[in-house]
Amino acid sequence: MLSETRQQATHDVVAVLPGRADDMARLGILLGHDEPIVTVIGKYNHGKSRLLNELIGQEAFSVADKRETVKLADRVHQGVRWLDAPGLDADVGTEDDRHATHAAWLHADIRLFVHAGKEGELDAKELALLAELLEDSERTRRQTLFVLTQVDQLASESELQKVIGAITAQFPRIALNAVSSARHRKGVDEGKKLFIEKSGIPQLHSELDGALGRVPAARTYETSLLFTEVRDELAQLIREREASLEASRSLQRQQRKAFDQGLANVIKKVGSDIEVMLEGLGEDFASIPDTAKDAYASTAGKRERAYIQIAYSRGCIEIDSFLAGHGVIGLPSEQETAARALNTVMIAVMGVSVKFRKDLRRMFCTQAGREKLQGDFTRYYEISSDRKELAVRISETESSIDALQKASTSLNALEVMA
Ligand SMILES: Nc1nc2c(ncn2[C@@H]2O[C@H](COP(=O)(O)OP(=O)(O)OP(=O)(O)O)[C@@H](O)[C@H]2O)c(=O)[nH]1
Ligand SMILES: [Mg+2]
Repeated sequence: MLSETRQQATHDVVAVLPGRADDMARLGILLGHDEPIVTVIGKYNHGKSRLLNELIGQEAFSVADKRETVKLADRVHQGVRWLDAPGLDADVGTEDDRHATHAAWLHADIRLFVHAGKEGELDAKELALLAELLEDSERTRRQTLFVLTQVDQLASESELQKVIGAITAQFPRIALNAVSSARHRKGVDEGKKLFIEKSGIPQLHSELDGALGRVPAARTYETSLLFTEVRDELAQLIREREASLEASRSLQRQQRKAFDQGLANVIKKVGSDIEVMLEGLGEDFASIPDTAKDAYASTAGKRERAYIQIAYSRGCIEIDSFLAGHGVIGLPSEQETAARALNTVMIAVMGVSVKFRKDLRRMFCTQAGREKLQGDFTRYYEISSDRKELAVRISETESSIDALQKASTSLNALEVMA
């Protein structure tokens, strides 16, 4: 049940906060309540695997004079899970190595940062890594112990002090545990207490015991830290998206209101202009047919039709310029025809021409006509590109808020269970 809830929460949170993938994975490990996990981190051949073997007193991990450990290996010993990891060497490392290193990083409660004494001071990569580890320790309270290995390979005590001095100068914030696995082995195999004592392994053991004792409290701290950080980040994002949603919706309402009012005014004005014009026209000659001899003459019928067309065009121009001011210009692409000149909202709504007074009146001077125009233009307004973009933005923001809320609910469910 916990594992399902955990999977659900991880899925939902990572879907909206991909940068939290590691934190959610770590949370899953913490909620597993397994034994404390100790791992080694350092460059290859610095003696990591052999150190772990000496610490647990078993040949658990393979040791060699070459790049040896390439994937994670673990061994539970006396209530602690020991995790051997590959050396960190980007130049020789593979993708599998990086996976293993990443997994070790996620799993470990205690990291033994391993550096061989004979290598002298830390190189740039090690410095960066150590800084990262210490930063992480500060944030999560996971612990890092610095282990200076293979110190038997240094010629003298003063050589050792030189190396310790150099590393301390590079990194004053960390205590060095100098050890020699070889010396420890010799001491154990030959029953020589002094070798064991001088190997540094018993001292490292007691450092580790102290650190292991702090793991439960550190895990509690880290668990609550991760829940809090993720919860706060989700809440913050929800607040931001809700504010932006409200702003977009209010813009959408304002634009629509301005459009509705403006369009009604224009249609009304065009209607009354037409009314005035028609009243001044007198008798209607529109239906008197022209004969062949009238082809080039100005007839009453032609004049009438011209007046109507002009009035109609004027109205169209006024409405058109209003529409253009609100971003209603071309037709939506699915509605376009081959004749580009006809691809305007004006023509789609009004047709190409009007010949008779009754048509003009019906369109502009009746309540029903005006409502129809208002409705038709509004429909095109809502599918004009700016309006559509705004609508899409709103619905995307809505779904992103839904997803954030879902993540937040799943995370809460997990926290209640934990
Ligand atoms: N003299 C001496 N040699 C050591 C000591 N610790 C390890 N070595 C040797 O150093 C070599 C590398 O040791 P490993 O423990 O395999 O090193 P590693 O860091 O695990 O290397 P990778 O798994 O390749 O990352 C082996 O030949 C070890 O026997 C030590 O304390 N003293
Ligand atoms: Mg190894």
